[in-house]
Amino acid sequence: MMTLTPGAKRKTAAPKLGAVPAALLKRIEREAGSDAAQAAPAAWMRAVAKACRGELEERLNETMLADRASGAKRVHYLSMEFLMGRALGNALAALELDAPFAEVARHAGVEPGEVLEREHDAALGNGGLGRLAACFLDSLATLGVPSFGYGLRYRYGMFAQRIQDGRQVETPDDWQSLGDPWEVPRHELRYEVGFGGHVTAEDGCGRRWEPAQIVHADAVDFVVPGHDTRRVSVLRQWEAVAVRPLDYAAFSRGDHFGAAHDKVAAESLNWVLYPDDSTPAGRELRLKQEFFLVSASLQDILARHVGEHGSLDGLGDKVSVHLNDTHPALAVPELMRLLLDEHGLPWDAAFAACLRVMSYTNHTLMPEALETWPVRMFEALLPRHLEIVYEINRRFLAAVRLQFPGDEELVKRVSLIDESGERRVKMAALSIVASHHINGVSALHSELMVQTIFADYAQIFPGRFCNVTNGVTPRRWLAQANPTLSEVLDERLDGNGWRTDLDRLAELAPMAGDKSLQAEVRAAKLANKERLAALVRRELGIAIDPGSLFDVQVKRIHEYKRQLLNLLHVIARYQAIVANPSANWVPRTVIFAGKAASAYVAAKDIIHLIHDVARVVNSDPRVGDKLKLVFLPNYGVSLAETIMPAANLSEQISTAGTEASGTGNMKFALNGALTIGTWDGANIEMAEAVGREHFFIFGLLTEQVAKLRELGYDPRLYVEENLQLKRVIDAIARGDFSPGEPQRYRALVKSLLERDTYLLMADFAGYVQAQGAVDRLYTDGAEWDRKAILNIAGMGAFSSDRTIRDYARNIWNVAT
Ligand code: HBZ
Repeated sequence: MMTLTPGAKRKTAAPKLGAVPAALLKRIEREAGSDAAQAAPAAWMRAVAKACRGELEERLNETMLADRASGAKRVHYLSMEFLMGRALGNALAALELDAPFAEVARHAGVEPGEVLEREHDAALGNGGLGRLAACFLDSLATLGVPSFGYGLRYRYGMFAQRIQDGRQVETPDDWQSLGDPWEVPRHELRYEVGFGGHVTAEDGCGRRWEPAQIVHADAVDFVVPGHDTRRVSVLRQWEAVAVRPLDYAAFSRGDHFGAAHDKVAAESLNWVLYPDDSTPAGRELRLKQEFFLVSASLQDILARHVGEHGSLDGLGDKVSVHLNDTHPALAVPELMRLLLDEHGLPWDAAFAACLRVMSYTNHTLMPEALETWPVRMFEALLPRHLEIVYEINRRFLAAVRLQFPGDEELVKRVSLIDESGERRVKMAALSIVASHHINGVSALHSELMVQTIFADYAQIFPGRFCNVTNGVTPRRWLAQANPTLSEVLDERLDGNGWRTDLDRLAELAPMAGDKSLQAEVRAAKLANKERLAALVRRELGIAIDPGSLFDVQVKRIHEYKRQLLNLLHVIARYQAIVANPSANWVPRTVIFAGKAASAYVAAKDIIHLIHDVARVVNSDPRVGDKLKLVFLPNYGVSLAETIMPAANLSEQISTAGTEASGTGNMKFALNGALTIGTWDGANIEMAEAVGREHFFIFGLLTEQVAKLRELGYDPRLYVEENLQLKRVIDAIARGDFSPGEPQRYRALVKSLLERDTYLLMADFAGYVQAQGAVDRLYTDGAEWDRKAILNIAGMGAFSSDRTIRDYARNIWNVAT
């Protein structure tokens, strides 16, 4: 088999192909089964992916052998979501085959970008939490941490969003429709996962679970390349397979549907990624999915440990299991069950091992978003696990009573079982009690976590709580997404070392006033804006001006993220332009993208209103180029890679105290956007790293939000006091944007005027004022560019490499 020699010198002179590109070309032709010039871009994509995959598998073998030989501790990152996006561009970059590939493609008359675009996004995640997991795998590989990601191989990923008459319509995301060139099936790895049934007592009073249903978990690997290293990480995803895929007797009777009963029951576990847990239907299936993930993963982890070390001894020294939020929290009772029932450990030894192995990250402060499961459902599906949860709880509460004698209210509050209504298992409590560390994802969030939702637990386990601020991989989010800016950085920072040492960006700060650097950064931004403008024209048929200020808010649509506040400003601006069209307006293009959970009516109304406002604004001849409003459908990783580099202004405007961290905020600033934001999540640390004077900060602080709510917040007061705001609300309420159905936004307006849970009315004036400062700065081009450079320079600490080093040192106790 021909092997490529990655790492050979880039930029071989065209038109004659050098050795590496020539080898690549042969390989592609063989995979594509035709002459390269004849092959379709999709065939190119698969062929190039396969060429890369061969090399990556080799690196995986090397890495596995080295880790086994060194006996190093491994990190296992358990997550229901991994939002990987496309893999080919990243693989080519990691293998240093990007330049040879571009050369080969152009040589054959094929546009390299077109080939890369043929790959379907692996969108096996909802938003920030899933994308964070993907960035972490990139950093784990690059830092050479012995590691596995563990997830589910969903047949359908995050739904595809289409817009019909201004409304979101969801369609299945059939991401494997053209096959998956990256999958490495592990036919030798199969585990049994049980559900339901009952528990029997064994001789010597051990307990044994007799499940009613057994499903096979088959492993499929995806190799995660490291950059600047031959080491890799691996994402192992489980596929559910029926033990008896076909009931032959039923089939022979002619009962064809009945014959496939087990097959459907098993495979349904893998059908879909839940678009969050807000839909009541399917909750049982979701619980089954969660157990399926953790059971297969832990069996795999224990089998590897026993295989390498001969016994379970030293598990806590060699194995770290990290819970990405509580979705994999069943890992706690499942690990206990395996240790107690399958390996015969006594309770104390098992729990001590569990506590040394587990750690847990919380990603939200919203009490309503904390996961709980009805005891009845839990018991029906996982009877042995419920026993174990009860026993953990019994021992935990006994210890609490010793530590805080007489405080029965505390005992009630911290119990793993919520008894306030239908009895429910509290998954966050379970994760906390069995983890050695619990972390939040930004300084503010970690602080609020121990002051609010987990205050009682922090009192009981003060040493367990810590902070690890999120980060993003600079390889995908700068080097690959923004080659034009990257070229400028390579030039100014003495090569491409910043890709794996992002602190090097700080060297830009002293050059921020340099006119020629400013011009280069501005030119790179303009090129990216032109690319986005072309996409907008292609997708929506709307012409936007690349010279206008690109004001961007892209993320999941959620009330607390306040896309609506942004839209209220757009309406206010529209009204002001119409009232005074000849004033000196700074031309703006406001860009939204994001998906709403399918059952989230208020979020869907916001999408609808954005479209209604856009129709009116974009077609008003008095407005022209002064203001354009666009909503790009089907937001995902790949779309983000085009949008982020093109933004001038990044909207990070959640109500203070609601956004755990944010990671989009980091991607924008890294690409030279300025931020308009609240004092929330990681915005705070970013503003401090960059210099507050280079941020547009507005709005109430967390304490002020709490105070206002406590005193009795009345949104109407703000509306009555602010004529500009009143006009905006009146226009929506009157049906100015929905003339055919003036009542369309009645519920939305009513909720704003009567509740306004996220304090849009209170923050409106400050927001509009900050937007005025944005306009003024944009008219002073050089000063804007200087601040953009300072923002990039301040982003060193927001690399996921730093984040993973923090986890490695402070939580996992592994070397990097
Ligand atoms: O996690 C997000 C936070 O909102 C964001 O602030 C943070 O930066 C990011 C990474 O730490 N949380 C999520 O993305 N959460 C989910 O996607 C989610 C998925 C399934 C659920 C609940 C939440 O059942």
